[in-house]
Amino acid sequence: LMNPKVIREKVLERTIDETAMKAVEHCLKEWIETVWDRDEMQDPRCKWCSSGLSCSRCTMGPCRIIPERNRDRGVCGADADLIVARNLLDTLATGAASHSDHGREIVETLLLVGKGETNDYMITDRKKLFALAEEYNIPTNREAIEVAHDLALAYLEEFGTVKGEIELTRRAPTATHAIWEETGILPRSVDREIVEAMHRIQMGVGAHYGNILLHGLRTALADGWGGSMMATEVSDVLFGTPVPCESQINLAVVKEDMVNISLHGHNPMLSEMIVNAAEDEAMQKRARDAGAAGINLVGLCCTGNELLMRKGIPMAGNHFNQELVIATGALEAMVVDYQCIFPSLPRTASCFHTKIISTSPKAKIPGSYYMEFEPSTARETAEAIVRTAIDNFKLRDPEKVFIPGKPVAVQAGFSVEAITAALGGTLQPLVDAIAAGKIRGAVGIVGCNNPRIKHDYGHVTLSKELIKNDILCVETGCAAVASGKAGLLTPDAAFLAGDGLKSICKAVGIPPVLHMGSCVDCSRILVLLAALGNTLGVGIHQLPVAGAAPEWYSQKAVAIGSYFVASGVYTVLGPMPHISGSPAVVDLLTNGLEGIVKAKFAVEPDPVKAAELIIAHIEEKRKALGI
Ligand code: SF4
Ligand code: MSK
Repeated sequence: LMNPKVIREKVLERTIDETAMKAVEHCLKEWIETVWDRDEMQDPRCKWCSSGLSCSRCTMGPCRIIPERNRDRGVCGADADLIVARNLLDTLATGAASHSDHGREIVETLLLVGKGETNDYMITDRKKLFALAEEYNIPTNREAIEVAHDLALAYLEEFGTVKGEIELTRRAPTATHAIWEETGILPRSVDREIVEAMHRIQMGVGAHYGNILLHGLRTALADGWGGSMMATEVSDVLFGTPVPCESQINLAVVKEDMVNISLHGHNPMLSEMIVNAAEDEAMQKRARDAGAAGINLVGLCCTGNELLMRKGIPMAGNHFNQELVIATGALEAMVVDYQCIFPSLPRTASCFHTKIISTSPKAKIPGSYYMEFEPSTARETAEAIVRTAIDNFKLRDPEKVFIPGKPVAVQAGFSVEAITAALGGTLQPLVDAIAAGKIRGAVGIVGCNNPRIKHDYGHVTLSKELIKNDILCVETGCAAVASGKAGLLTPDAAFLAGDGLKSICKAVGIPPVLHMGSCVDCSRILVLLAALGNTLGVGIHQLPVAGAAPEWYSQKAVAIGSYFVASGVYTVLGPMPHISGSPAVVDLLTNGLEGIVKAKFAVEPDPVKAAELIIAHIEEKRKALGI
């Protein structure tokens, strides 16, 4: 048995999420392995990999740069700067590809709807469909289904367009768009930039670190203003544009007397269908016949965020809650699509009766039950999954059930449309509040969990520091979930804000931290920034705003951070990327980019210090605007 004192120390080191603390303690006592145990097992980390100085790009290598032994170049002659830059572009392009491939699947579903080839999906937000179509000069004086067909084709073309630029980049303020054109980073098409990134990192192509990293910015813009933006917009058309809704959050949303199904991953296409299937009276009866009080769906990570935003489905937690929710012993099934899913989940589930159900041909997981999802048979698959979970209820061992604590209330659903509506139909009141100094500025806090930072501590501390200083926080992904668990996503949390922000929150009835959705919904933050810039007649880089990813881990977060910076948003990262082996790369990203895109990165793992950097930046921008 592990010493109780050691258990206590580990719990306190690992998380600030109160239900997670109890669950971590439970896992340590029961010897259920979690991400933190594996993190400890990986120490000490390879110092060359940590600083980006190793390369295994070709079979002349692997190579390491070890200056103290005069190993300044790999076998091909690549120096430290080049190796670090190539590794970073590889990471960024992986993230951009992940978001954009997700986006493509959603757009393809819209095309199925447009062709009349599916009965399972439909147009939910007709008004938004028509507004999006108008951006592409698609006639709207006809049936929605015809408009959907043409919009889907126009969007699919953005993945490989030969027009020379992605149309959606035109949403940016003129001054921002001009910077992209002048610096040669205006993205030409989504796939093209990602493919070119892969080409540039082939041995013997990109040889200058700066040239490689500038292409990284172009690839990131293709994600933010392309792949991710299309994912968000079309998800709204198909499933509804989010409006403010109330729900609950943390591990305690799992219910002892119900069939519990968690929905984990990123793509809302299957999970929306599971919500419909679970509401079906025949399924509810099946659950009651199995001895349960009903079916309880709970979200995780960004699939969870999508469902929370649109349907008010309760959220079990963020990235580091994924194993802990299995450890409640009360989960009949965890349905996963792709991205951020620990490949070891079936191993965790093997301690319990929980079935991990994988659904994507792109993400088959050994040890999981595979039920392939296709849009054309979506409802059928969703029903089969719900039945599997219900039938698994009888195998639950009541002795193993451990559901910690009580859920916390949250308000989510703050799409740009919802924020605008809450302000009375225009963003002018927000601009006025910023100009009057009641709100000093706004910060997008995004990204993941990472064992290098105590679970949720980075997100929650930064959010609290900023709202205390009258800075509105808009959040997505696991950052938003962390704030939710800490009670920051309710209008009542306004008491934690400074007097100015508090007065606005009270007048409008909104929380000081706004949940704007999933990772691809960072594109909503771009749309909000563009609207603010256009309202004020300035570029995004002139706005008193910033970005932060206090606990990021993912390649996708590298793409997000990079499109924030390329769009003119000063962005502070918590964990250091693997670039410290090249002072030149570090200097370009944290200094030199200012002269190119008028924004830069900073790295600060301490969220209190990160808040100080952001506050200083916002005040500087205010001064430059003369407000
Ligand atoms: Fe080594 Fe160059 Fe090959 Fe990388 S690309 S493994 S540095 S030879
Ligand atoms: S789920 S990318 S851990 S935010 Fe989008 Fe969370 Fe980061 Fe995955």
